[in-house]
Amino acid sequence: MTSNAFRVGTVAILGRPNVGKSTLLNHLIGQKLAIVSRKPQTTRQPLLGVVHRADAQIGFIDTPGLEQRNRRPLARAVNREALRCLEDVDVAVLLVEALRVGPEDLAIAEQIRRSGKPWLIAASKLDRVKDKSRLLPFLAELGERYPGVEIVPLSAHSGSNLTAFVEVLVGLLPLGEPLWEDDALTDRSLRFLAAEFIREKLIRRLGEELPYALAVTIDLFQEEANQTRIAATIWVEREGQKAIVIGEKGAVLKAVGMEARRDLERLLERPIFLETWVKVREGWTEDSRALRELGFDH
Ligand SMILES: Nc1nc2c(ncn2[C@@H]2O[C@H](COP(=O)(O)OP(=O)(O)OP(=O)(O)O)[C@@H](O)[C@H]2O)c(=O)[nH]1
Ligand SMILES: [Mg+2]
Repeated sequence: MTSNAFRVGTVAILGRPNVGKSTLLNHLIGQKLAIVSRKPQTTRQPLLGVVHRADAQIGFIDTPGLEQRNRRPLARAVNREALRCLEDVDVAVLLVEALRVGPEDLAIAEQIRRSGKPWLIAASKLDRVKDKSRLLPFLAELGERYPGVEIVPLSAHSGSNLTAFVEVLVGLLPLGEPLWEDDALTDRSLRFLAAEFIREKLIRRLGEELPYALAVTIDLFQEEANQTRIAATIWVEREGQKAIVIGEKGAVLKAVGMEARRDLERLLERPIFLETWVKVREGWTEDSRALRELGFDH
Protein backbone atom coordinates (compact mmCIF):
# COMPACT_ATOMS: atom_id res chain seq x y z
CA MET A 1 0.00 0.00 0.00
CA THR A 2 1.26 3.48 -0.83
CA SER A 3 -1.58 5.36 0.86
CA ASN A 4 0.73 6.98 3.39
CA ALA A 5 3.54 7.63 0.91
CA PHE A 6 4.75 11.22 1.19
CA ARG A 7 5.77 13.09 -1.93
CA VAL A 8 8.05 16.08 -1.86
CA GLY A 9 9.97 18.21 -4.31
CA THR A 10 10.41 21.45 -6.17
CA VAL A 11 8.44 22.64 -9.17
CA ALA A 12 9.58 25.53 -11.38
CA ILE A 13 6.88 27.62 -13.02
CA LEU A 14 8.40 28.76 -16.30
CA GLY A 15 7.05 30.76 -19.19
CA ARG A 16 7.30 33.95 -21.17
CA PRO A 17 6.69 37.25 -19.38
CA ASN A 18 3.17 38.13 -18.29
CA VAL A 19 1.51 34.72 -18.60
CA GLY A 20 0.65 34.83 -14.87
CA LYS A 21 3.40 32.82 -13.14
CA SER A 22 3.59 35.04 -10.07
CA THR A 23 -0.18 35.32 -9.79
CA LEU A 24 -0.40 31.53 -9.90
CA LEU A 25 2.21 31.14 -7.17
CA ASN A 26 0.33 33.53 -4.89
CA HIS A 27 -2.94 31.69 -5.40
CA LEU A 28 -1.36 28.29 -4.85
CA ILE A 29 0.09 29.28 -1.50
CA GLY A 30 -2.89 31.47 -0.60
CA GLN A 31 -0.83 34.52 0.20
CA LYS A 32 0.73 37.41 -1.66
CA LEU A 33 4.45 36.78 -1.86
CA ALA A 34 5.25 37.35 -5.50
CA ILE A 35 4.79 40.69 -7.18
CA VAL A 36 2.45 41.02 -10.15
CA SER A 37 1.96 43.61 -12.87
CA ARG A 38 0.92 43.97 -16.49
CA LYS A 39 4.47 44.82 -17.53
CA PRO A 40 6.89 42.15 -18.78
CA GLN A 41 9.69 40.79 -16.57
CA THR A 42 8.12 42.06 -13.39
CA THR A 43 9.74 39.13 -11.62
CA ARG A 44 13.52 39.32 -11.72
CA GLN A 45 14.59 36.73 -9.21
CA PRO A 46 13.21 33.28 -8.42
CA LEU A 47 10.92 32.99 -5.43
CA LEU A 48 10.02 29.83 -3.54
CA GLY A 49 6.52 29.30 -2.13
CA VAL A 50 5.77 26.08 -0.26
CA VAL A 51 2.41 24.33 -0.42
CA HIS A 52 1.81 21.95 2.50
CA ARG A 53 -0.52 18.98 2.21
CA ALA A 54 -1.05 15.95 4.41
CA ASP A 55 0.48 13.74 1.71
CA ALA A 56 2.97 16.13 0.07
CA GLN A 57 5.10 19.24 0.19
CA ILE A 58 5.47 21.16 -3.04
CA GLY A 59 8.07 23.88 -3.33
CA PHE A 60 6.84 26.06 -6.19
CA ILE A 61 9.41 28.35 -7.71
CA ASP A 62 8.15 31.46 -9.46
CA THR A 63 10.71 32.38 -12.11
CA PRO A 64 11.33 35.51 -14.20
CA GLY A 65 9.59 35.51 -17.58
CA LEU A 66 11.92 34.20 -20.28
CA GLU A 67 12.54 36.68 -23.06
CA GLN A 68 14.24 34.92 -25.92
CA ARG A 69 15.25 37.96 -27.92
CA ASN A 70 16.02 40.62 -25.33
CA ARG A 71 19.78 41.27 -25.39
CA ARG A 72 19.93 43.86 -22.62
CA PRO A 73 22.34 42.82 -19.85
CA LEU A 74 19.65 42.96 -17.20
CA ALA A 75 17.27 40.81 -19.29
CA ARG A 76 20.05 38.29 -19.97
CA ALA A 77 20.92 38.05 -16.28
CA VAL A 78 17.24 37.58 -15.50
CA ASN A 79 16.85 34.86 -18.17
CA ARG A 80 19.85 33.01 -16.81
CA GLU A 81 18.31 33.02 -13.34
CA ALA A 82 15.14 31.45 -14.73
CA LEU A 83 16.95 28.74 -16.65
CA ARG A 84 19.09 27.88 -13.67
CA CYS A 85 15.88 27.06 -11.81
CA LEU A 86 15.07 24.47 -14.44
CA GLU A 87 18.33 22.67 -13.65
CA ASP A 88 17.63 22.52 -9.93
CA VAL A 89 14.01 21.36 -9.73
CA ASP A 90 12.29 17.98 -9.79
CA VAL A 91 9.43 19.01 -12.07
CA ALA A 92 8.83 21.87 -14.52
CA VAL A 93 5.56 23.59 -15.40
CA LEU A 94 5.38 25.49 -18.65
CA LEU A 95 2.78 28.18 -18.14
CA VAL A 96 1.23 29.50 -21.35
CA GLU A 97 -1.78 31.73 -21.86
CA ALA A 98 -4.86 29.85 -23.02
CA LEU A 99 -5.36 30.37 -26.78
CA ARG A 100 -2.19 32.44 -27.01
CA VAL A 101 0.73 30.18 -27.69
CA GLY A 102 3.47 31.46 -29.96
CA PRO A 103 7.08 30.78 -30.91
CA GLU A 104 8.35 32.20 -27.59
CA ASP A 105 6.33 29.61 -25.65
CA LEU A 106 7.41 26.79 -27.93
CA ALA A 107 11.07 27.75 -27.52
CA ILE A 108 10.72 27.45 -23.75
CA ALA A 109 8.92 24.12 -24.15
CA GLU A 110 11.93 22.93 -26.12
CA GLN A 111 14.31 24.00 -23.36
CA ILE A 112 12.25 22.15 -20.80
CA ARG A 113 11.98 19.04 -22.97
CA ARG A 114 15.76 19.00 -23.42
CA SER A 115 16.25 19.15 -19.65
CA GLY A 116 14.74 15.66 -19.45
CA LYS A 117 12.69 16.59 -16.36
CA PRO A 118 9.10 15.50 -15.87
CA TRP A 119 6.94 18.40 -17.00
CA LEU A 120 3.45 19.53 -17.78
CA ILE A 121 1.81 22.44 -19.51
CA ALA A 122 -0.67 24.70 -17.76
CA ALA A 123 -2.80 27.07 -19.83
CA SER A 124 -3.53 30.15 -17.73
CA LYS A 125 -6.19 32.88 -17.63
CA LEU A 126 -9.02 30.49 -18.44
CA ASP A 127 -11.45 33.12 -17.10
CA ARG A 128 -10.54 35.29 -20.09
CA VAL A 129 -11.61 32.69 -22.63
CA LYS A 130 -15.06 33.88 -23.64
CA ASP A 131 -15.60 31.44 -26.48
CA LYS A 132 -15.12 28.09 -24.76
CA SER A 133 -15.51 26.20 -28.03
CA ARG A 134 -12.03 27.36 -28.99
CA LEU A 135 -10.48 25.70 -25.99
CA LEU A 136 -10.72 22.07 -27.08
CA PRO A 137 -8.96 22.53 -30.43
CA PHE A 138 -6.29 24.60 -28.68
CA LEU A 139 -5.64 21.88 -26.09
CA ALA A 140 -5.77 19.16 -28.76
CA GLU A 141 -3.14 20.93 -30.85
CA LEU A 142 -0.79 21.27 -27.89
CA GLY A 143 -1.43 17.63 -27.03
CA GLU A 144 -0.42 16.54 -30.51
CA ARG A 145 2.72 18.58 -30.34
CA TYR A 146 3.78 17.14 -26.98
CA PRO A 147 2.50 13.58 -26.73
CA GLY A 148 2.44 12.21 -23.21
CA VAL A 149 2.63 15.64 -21.60
CA GLU A 150 -0.36 16.53 -19.44
CA ILE A 151 -2.07 19.83 -20.28
CA VAL A 152 -4.12 21.56 -17.61
CA PRO A 153 -6.18 24.68 -18.32
CA LEU A 154 -6.63 26.82 -15.22
CA SER A 155 -7.29 30.27 -13.86
CA ALA A 156 -5.49 31.79 -10.91
CA HIS A 157 -8.09 34.57 -10.72
CA SER A 158 -11.19 32.37 -10.56
CA GLY A 159 -9.35 29.47 -8.93
CA SER A 160 -10.72 27.05 -11.49
CA ASN A 161 -8.84 23.79 -11.88
CA LEU A 162 -6.08 24.71 -9.41
CA THR A 163 -6.84 21.62 -7.33
CA ALA A 164 -6.61 19.35 -10.36
CA PHE A 165 -3.36 21.04 -11.35
CA VAL A 166 -1.79 20.44 -7.94
CA GLU A 167 -3.05 16.85 -7.98
CA VAL A 168 -1.29 16.12 -11.28
CA LEU A 169 1.91 17.70 -9.97
CA VAL A 170 1.93 15.70 -6.76
CA GLY A 171 1.83 12.56 -8.89
CA LEU A 172 5.03 13.67 -10.65
CA LEU A 173 6.98 14.35 -7.44
CA PRO A 174 9.42 11.85 -5.96
CA LEU A 175 8.72 10.06 -2.68
CA GLY A 176 10.64 11.46 0.28
CA GLU A 177 10.74 12.93 3.75
CA PRO A 178 9.43 16.48 4.30
CA LEU A 179 11.98 19.06 3.17
CA TRP A 180 10.54 22.10 4.92
CA GLU A 181 9.26 22.96 8.40
CA ASP A 182 5.47 22.77 8.80
CA ASP A 183 5.04 26.54 8.69
CA ALA A 184 7.69 27.34 6.05
CA LEU A 185 6.34 29.66 3.39
CA THR A 186 9.37 30.80 1.41
CA ASP A 187 13.16 30.86 1.40
CA ARG A 188 13.29 34.59 0.86
CA SER A 189 13.85 37.06 3.66
CA LEU A 190 11.34 39.69 4.70
CA ARG A 191 13.85 42.26 3.49
CA PHE A 192 13.70 40.78 0.01
CA LEU A 193 9.90 40.74 0.04
CA ALA A 194 9.79 44.33 1.29
CA ALA A 195 12.01 45.49 -1.57
CA GLU A 196 9.86 43.57 -4.05
CA PHE A 197 6.58 45.01 -2.75
CA ILE A 198 7.96 48.52 -3.16
CA ARG A 199 9.13 47.68 -6.69
CA GLU A 200 5.67 46.36 -7.53
CA LYS A 201 3.98 49.59 -6.56
CA LEU A 202 6.47 51.57 -8.62
CA ILE A 203 6.06 49.35 -11.69
CA ARG A 204 2.30 49.65 -11.49
CA ARG A 205 2.36 53.44 -11.27
CA LEU A 206 5.06 54.28 -13.74
CA GLY A 207 5.20 54.30 -17.54
CA GLU A 208 6.32 51.58 -19.89
CA GLU A 209 10.08 52.05 -19.90
CA LEU A 210 10.86 53.13 -16.37
CA PRO A 211 10.32 49.75 -14.66
CA TYR A 212 13.42 48.40 -16.39
CA ALA A 213 15.54 51.10 -14.79
CA LEU A 214 14.30 50.49 -11.25
CA ALA A 215 15.83 48.53 -8.42
CA VAL A 216 15.08 48.64 -4.70
CA THR A 217 17.43 47.87 -1.82
CA ILE A 218 16.68 47.76 1.88
CA ASP A 219 19.07 49.76 4.05
CA LEU A 220 17.40 49.12 7.39
CA PHE A 221 14.99 46.47 8.64
CA GLN A 222 14.55 46.78 12.34
CA GLU A 223 12.04 45.15 14.66
CA GLU A 224 10.98 47.64 17.33
CA ALA A 225 8.57 47.19 20.24
CA ASN A 226 5.42 48.18 18.38
CA GLN A 227 6.46 48.33 14.77
CA THR A 228 8.99 47.30 12.14
CA ARG A 229 11.10 50.13 10.80
CA ILE A 230 12.17 49.82 7.17
CA ALA A 231 14.31 52.19 5.12
CA ALA A 232 14.55 51.54 1.39
CA THR A 233 16.45 53.06 -1.50
CA ILE A 234 14.93 53.15 -4.96
CA TRP A 235 17.66 53.14 -7.60
CA VAL A 236 17.14 54.73 -10.99
CA GLU A 237 19.49 55.37 -13.90
CA ARG A 238 19.04 59.08 -14.52
CA GLU A 239 18.11 62.32 -12.77
CA GLY A 240 15.01 62.63 -14.96
CA GLN A 241 13.79 59.25 -13.73
CA LYS A 242 14.34 60.32 -10.16
CA ALA A 243 11.98 63.24 -10.66
CA ILE A 244 9.35 60.91 -12.13
CA VAL A 245 9.63 58.46 -9.22
CA ILE A 246 9.28 61.26 -6.69
CA GLY A 247 6.42 62.90 -8.57
CA GLU A 248 4.99 66.36 -8.16
CA LYS A 249 5.46 67.49 -4.57
CA GLY A 250 6.49 63.91 -3.75
CA ALA A 251 3.05 62.55 -4.61
CA VAL A 252 4.18 59.39 -6.43
CA LEU A 253 6.71 58.37 -3.80
CA LYS A 254 4.19 59.00 -1.05
CA ALA A 255 1.51 56.84 -2.70
CA VAL A 256 4.01 54.07 -3.46
CA GLY A 257 5.19 54.06 0.16
CA MET A 258 1.64 53.91 1.47
CA GLU A 259 0.59 51.03 -0.81
CA ALA A 260 3.74 49.03 -0.12
CA ARG A 261 3.34 49.59 3.61
CA ARG A 262 -0.21 48.23 3.49
CA ASP A 263 0.89 45.02 1.74
CA LEU A 264 3.77 44.58 4.16
CA GLU A 265 1.55 45.07 7.18
CA ARG A 266 -0.73 42.34 5.87
CA LEU A 267 2.23 39.98 5.46
CA LEU A 268 3.99 40.77 8.73
CA GLU A 269 0.81 41.33 10.71
CA ARG A 270 2.27 44.32 12.51
CA PRO A 271 2.63 48.08 11.94
CA ILE A 272 5.38 49.19 9.58
CA PHE A 273 7.21 52.47 9.49
CA LEU A 274 8.56 52.80 5.96
CA GLU A 275 10.95 55.43 4.66
CA THR A 276 11.95 55.58 1.00
CA TRP A 277 14.79 57.42 -0.75
CA VAL A 278 15.50 57.77 -4.44
CA LYS A 279 19.05 57.65 -5.75
CA VAL A 280 20.66 57.72 -9.16
CA ARG A 281 23.18 55.11 -10.23
CA GLU A 282 23.98 55.74 -13.85
CA GLY A 283 23.63 52.81 -16.22
CA TRP A 284 23.19 50.17 -13.53
CA THR A 285 21.20 47.92 -15.84
CA GLU A 286 24.19 47.76 -18.20
CA ASP A 287 26.88 47.36 -15.57
CA SER A 288 27.82 43.88 -14.34
CA ARG A 289 29.20 45.06 -11.03
CA ALA A 290 26.10 47.05 -10.23
CA LEU A 291 23.91 44.12 -11.26
CA ARG A 292 25.83 41.88 -8.88
CA GLU A 293 25.53 44.36 -6.06
CA LEU A 294 21.81 44.59 -6.64
CA GLY A 295 21.46 40.85 -6.31
CA PHE A 296 21.93 39.49 -9.82
CA ASP A 297 24.63 36.97 -10.57
CA HIS A 298 26.20 38.16 -13.78
N1 LIG B 1 -7.73 37.41 -16.23
C1 LIG B 1 -6.67 36.90 -15.62
N2 LIG B 1 -5.54 37.63 -15.53
C2 LIG B 1 -4.47 37.08 -14.93
C3 LIG B 1 -4.50 35.78 -14.38
N3 LIG B 1 -3.27 35.51 -13.88
C4 LIG B 1 -2.54 36.62 -14.08
N4 LIG B 1 -3.24 37.59 -14.69
C5 LIG B 1 -2.79 38.95 -15.05
O1 LIG B 1 -1.69 38.87 -15.94
C6 LIG B 1 -0.75 39.92 -15.69
C7 LIG B 1 0.64 39.33 -15.48
O2 LIG B 1 0.64 38.57 -14.29
P1 LIG B 1 1.99 38.14 -13.55
O3 LIG B 1 1.61 37.14 -12.53
O4 LIG B 1 2.78 39.32 -13.12
O5 LIG B 1 2.74 37.42 -14.77
P2 LIG B 1 4.20 36.76 -14.77
O6 LIG B 1 4.13 35.58 -15.68
O7 LIG B 1 4.66 36.51 -13.39
O8 LIG B 1 5.06 37.91 -15.46
P3 LIG B 1 6.66 38.18 -15.35
O9 LIG B 1 7.05 38.20 -13.92
O10 LIG B 1 6.82 39.50 -16.01
O11 LIG B 1 7.32 37.08 -16.11
C8 LIG B 1 -1.27 40.68 -14.48
O12 LIG B 1 -1.94 41.83 -14.94
C9 LIG B 1 -2.23 39.69 -13.83
O13 LIG B 1 -3.26 40.30 -13.08
C10 LIG B 1 -5.72 35.02 -14.48
O14 LIG B 1 -5.86 33.88 -14.04
N5 LIG B 1 -6.77 35.64 -15.11
MG1 LIG C 1 6.26 37.22 -12.36
